[in-house]
Amino acid sequence: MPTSPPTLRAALQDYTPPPYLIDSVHLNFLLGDTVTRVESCMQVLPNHAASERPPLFLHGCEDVKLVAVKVNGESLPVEQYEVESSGLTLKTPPAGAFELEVHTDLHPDQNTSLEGLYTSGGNFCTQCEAEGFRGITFFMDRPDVMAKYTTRIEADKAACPVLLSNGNLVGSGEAEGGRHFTVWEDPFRKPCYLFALVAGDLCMKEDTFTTCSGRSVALRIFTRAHDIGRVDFAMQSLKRSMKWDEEVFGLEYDLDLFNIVAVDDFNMGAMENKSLNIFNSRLVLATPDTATDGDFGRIEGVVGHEYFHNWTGNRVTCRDWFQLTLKEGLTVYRDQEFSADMNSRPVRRVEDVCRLRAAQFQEDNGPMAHPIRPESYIKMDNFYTLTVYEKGAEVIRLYEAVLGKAGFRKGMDLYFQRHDGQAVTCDDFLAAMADANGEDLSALAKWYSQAGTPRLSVAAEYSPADKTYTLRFKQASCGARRLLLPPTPGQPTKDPVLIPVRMGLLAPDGGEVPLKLRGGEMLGSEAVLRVTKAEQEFVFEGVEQAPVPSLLRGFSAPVHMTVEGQSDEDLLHLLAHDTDSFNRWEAGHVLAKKLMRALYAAAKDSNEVGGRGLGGTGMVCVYARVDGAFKAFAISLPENSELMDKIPEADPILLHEVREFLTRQLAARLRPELEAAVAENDSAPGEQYEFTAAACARRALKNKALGYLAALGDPGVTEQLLHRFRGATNMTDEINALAALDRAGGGSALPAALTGFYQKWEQEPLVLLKWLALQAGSNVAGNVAAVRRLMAHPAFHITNPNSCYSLFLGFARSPVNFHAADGSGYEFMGDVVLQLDKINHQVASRMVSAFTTFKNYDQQRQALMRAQLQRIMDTEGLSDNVFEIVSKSLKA
Ligand code: B3K
Ligand code: ZN
Repeated sequence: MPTSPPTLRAALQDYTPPPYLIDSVHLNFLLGDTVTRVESCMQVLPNHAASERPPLFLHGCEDVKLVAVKVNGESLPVEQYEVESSGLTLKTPPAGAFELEVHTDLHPDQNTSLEGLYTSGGNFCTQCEAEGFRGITFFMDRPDVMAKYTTRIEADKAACPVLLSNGNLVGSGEAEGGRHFTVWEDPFRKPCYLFALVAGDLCMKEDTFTTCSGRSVALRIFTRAHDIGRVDFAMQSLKRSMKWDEEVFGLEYDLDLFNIVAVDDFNMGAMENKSLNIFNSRLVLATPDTATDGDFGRIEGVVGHEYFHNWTGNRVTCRDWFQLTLKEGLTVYRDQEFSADMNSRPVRRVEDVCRLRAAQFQEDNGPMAHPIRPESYIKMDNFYTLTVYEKGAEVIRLYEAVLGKAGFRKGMDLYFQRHDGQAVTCDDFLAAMADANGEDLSALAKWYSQAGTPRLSVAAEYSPADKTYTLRFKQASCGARRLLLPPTPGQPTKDPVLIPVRMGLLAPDGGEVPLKLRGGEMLGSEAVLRVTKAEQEFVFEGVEQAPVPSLLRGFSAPVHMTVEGQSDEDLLHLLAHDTDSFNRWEAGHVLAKKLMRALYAAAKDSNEVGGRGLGGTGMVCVYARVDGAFKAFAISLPENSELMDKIPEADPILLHEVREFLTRQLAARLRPELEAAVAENDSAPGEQYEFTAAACARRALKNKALGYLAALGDPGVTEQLLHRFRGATNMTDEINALAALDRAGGGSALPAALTGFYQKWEQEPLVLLKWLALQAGSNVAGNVAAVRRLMAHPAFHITNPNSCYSLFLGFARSPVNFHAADGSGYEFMGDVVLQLDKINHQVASRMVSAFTTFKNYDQQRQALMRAQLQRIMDTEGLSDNVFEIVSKSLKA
């Protein structure tokens, strides 16, 4: 259903309250094989002065066919309304409150956009956020219109034995022609984006949760019959989330029923519809034989995330879509804290920060850069970004760093007390935090309006004469003082922001230096410095010897920090002695980044990777000095996207070769340690799989070590990997062994192993996603042909978003093939975008994002990537989604 761009651009500054409100809505869905009739009856209230009677505009879309309009029970004469593909206008609505009835027809079976009402595997389901409800019926599709919903669903009893919607089941019965119905009533007002309907042939697993006030809540997870045995972990995660929210935030669930439905065709991860969460099946279904540790972790986090939205998003929602981070940043923060409490807190923090720096920082540096509260958009779906979500969560963390945990909780309590049942703004959140703590937090406001990653540089000076230690902070871009932050599209200049720097000082013997700021009180061994100015200094007194500073502990603000004059010895000192586990890991990570950048620079100069014999001595030390859960991270090399920040016009293939070289070097130098790590962390024969922090850390280290050993290309190692692959008792070990075989070149064993894997898992589409991704991401040159062939494989379905993400995004992750010098990888992705845009705009725009980083690469590649963007831009009938990303990229 492509439309011709450009369409309307929405802007934050244009916000006006709705001229009408919808107090309640009664929906009647008559689900059919091909046509579905939706009868909507709304009680409309004026939200304007009595003397005015502005037109009433209800959003719609071209796939919704208007069948009837009635006002107060009477059919509306055609001259009193106007229907366009964008919506329905009532030219002169009655004065005062009135009843508006709208009947529409839809074709859910033909809806491949997976928004609004659609079918997946023959079952009906909905996705309304952000603006999908207008694909179901004409409505004021904006989050500040909050109504009470009653929903009647009628369908064929045999095809759709299960009929679900939001709220409580208040009625059910038989209907004519082998049909039946249910009626659902949601007592809480909600915006239409939280509406949900599911109908189909589903199995259910049930449990109960008793809330802190003693109410019993029925918890139900629905899947297709084949999958119902795989929901236990999701159910346990749900129960843990409910308990955690009571304990940590005092938030209790508010209905007697909570449903989760797993569907295979879903554009994103999951959706928090009131009491009827709909999930991508890959985030619900897990057993140790089919899901990896990573999958289990994601399921726990996302089940928590969607549940936590019940308060942060549903009970208190967003006034408009520019405020999306109000619910998403806050809910990501909550799910991160939940996962940290359930697993290893330090490991979780490292993982979250790695993702932020590898991907969000890149977004902040590209053509789509936007503040966490964007100022305008063409298609809201393009703004469900790492910036709004992950950076948004880091901004929530800033409040916590400034106010402390207790102050943060006070702010949350006031936020709910003031705004329960309302649609509010990020400013309202900031005000609640400030008022609850009697603090002026206006310095945090800039984080909502400025795009880009602030750069913070720190210079230190020790004065032995007066035993003072001075830290001088500058919010500046790589020494260019005129720029506090590099410019981003539409924001050429920036102001300083409040950067809370959690820090400590380490004495030469490794002990902690007691902190006392000049003229201030003793602070203990850790402090949070509030850096608010472009240049600011802090002087510590009574420092006996020159210390090593440990700054930005726990990554207390999402900035690029440079510590001037920081030596490898300083980093090794931090690695050995820092009390902050994040900064211990960070020291090793900074060493690895320095090493990789130096190797890259040398290779660029000499045309020979590793030619000057730069080895991995620093990394070897890091490995020796880090223990426990961090050992697997200690030998993980930084992502290319993180390195490229300081490599202008990077050659991605050379960078890949540097990574390969360093991997081989490390594998050779650490071989005995790596073999010991495998032996010490191997599972005992017959050992049961457990998803615990300790067990995951052991598997992570073992598999990381095997990956390194594979790089040696030693036939003995390949033999061992094959043996491990065949004997694996859980998916974590099985897929890692297969990936390591691929890394090892695999020899003749790899094709047979891949075929064996396919045959074993032929009936499990979620497992086959891993199989697709592994082959798509191969760095064997010329793999693009194999990926094109995979598009015709029965394991791949172009209408299924998961399939596309595995195959195409998997491919885009291969430096060798996506960035092939002949442009064949770019051309393939260009083809994919154009093909997908005819099927599913949201999925197509995810794919086109692979091109947005083109400025990071060498001139030749920039030209090739740009040419694909231009080719897409020149195509007739592009969706708004793809148009927005391509046009912004080409303008950059
Ligand atoms: N709120 C949904 C995301 C909706 C995306 C719409 N394109 C899932 C979540 O963040 O919980
Ligand atoms: Zn969310």
